[in-house]
Amino acid sequence: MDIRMISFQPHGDARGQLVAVEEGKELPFSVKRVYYLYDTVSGVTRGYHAHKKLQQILICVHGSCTIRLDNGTEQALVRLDRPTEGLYVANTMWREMSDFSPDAVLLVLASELYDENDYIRNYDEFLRYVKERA
Ligand code: T46
Repeated sequence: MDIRMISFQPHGDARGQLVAVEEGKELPFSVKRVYYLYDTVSGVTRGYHAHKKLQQILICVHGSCTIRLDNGTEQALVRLDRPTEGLYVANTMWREMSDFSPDAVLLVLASELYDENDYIRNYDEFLRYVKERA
């Protein structure tokens, strides 16, 4: 399975670190929405859905978490634990987020505004959707 990680250049100096993420440089799409997950309860798994259109980049800017991706035929587990690394998640990809460290902050850059109609929340429906598109 083709897992696409995006590296961000840290601009560190004696004061600390800074990472900039710019459209047309590190990003493969225009960002229309930003959201972040924090204070995730220990042992919780979130997600359990796919998107028809939405593309996203997931960056664990603090702490760590694990992302499980499933394209309908293949699965992959990606551990995110660096603020300088983003996981590109294409559309039509089932995702589950788990193993959040207590201090984890998962920042998400999204290509679309929030739209509940873009979600596929049933796994069998997701598999049917993937088959129809093939
Ligand atoms: C995804 C993973 C990585 C909003 O009102 N606006 C938003 O932009 C988002 C993302 C969520 N919400 C509301 C909808 C729900 O009432 O926040 C609540 C929690 O959302 P959800 O249960 O979808 O959260 P996760 O963690 O399961 O999934 C989220 C994103 O929804 C999803 O697109 O890829 O993070």
